[in-house]
Amino acid sequence: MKKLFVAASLLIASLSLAAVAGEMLSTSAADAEVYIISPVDGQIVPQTFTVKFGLTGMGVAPAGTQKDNTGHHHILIDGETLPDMSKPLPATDHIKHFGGGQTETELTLSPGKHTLQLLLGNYAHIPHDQPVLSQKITIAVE
Ligand SMILES: [Cu+2]
Repeated sequence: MKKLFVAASLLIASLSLAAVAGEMLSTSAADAEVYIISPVDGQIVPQTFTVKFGLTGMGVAPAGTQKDNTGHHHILIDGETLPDMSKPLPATDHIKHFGGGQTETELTLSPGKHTLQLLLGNYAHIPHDQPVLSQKITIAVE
């Protein structure tokens, strides 16, 4: 009897955990598109340059603000593989968050080739289902 109770409690605990995780996920608008306005693919840029973010079909909201059809920008710098789309995005040298709702940033990169890609995250920094991901561009830093 006691064993059954423990099993039932564990089941309830794991179900509520799943519910919490599920609540943190957001759905993207079907026509949502994120893109880099500038620089353009193949552009030669100085070491410090501005990146402008474009988004259509959805809106920008700061991190922590839960509102349907919104998210905040993340830039993937030299990201060779895509991050786990089911978890909050980490903050690393390769993933920068714009949780204030910024729509552009200034980057300083080392000379040579670099790739840039934008990924929208929801209020909890989790990519939407489906992820709203830009084309990856390659730039040459002088
Ligand atoms: Cu974020």
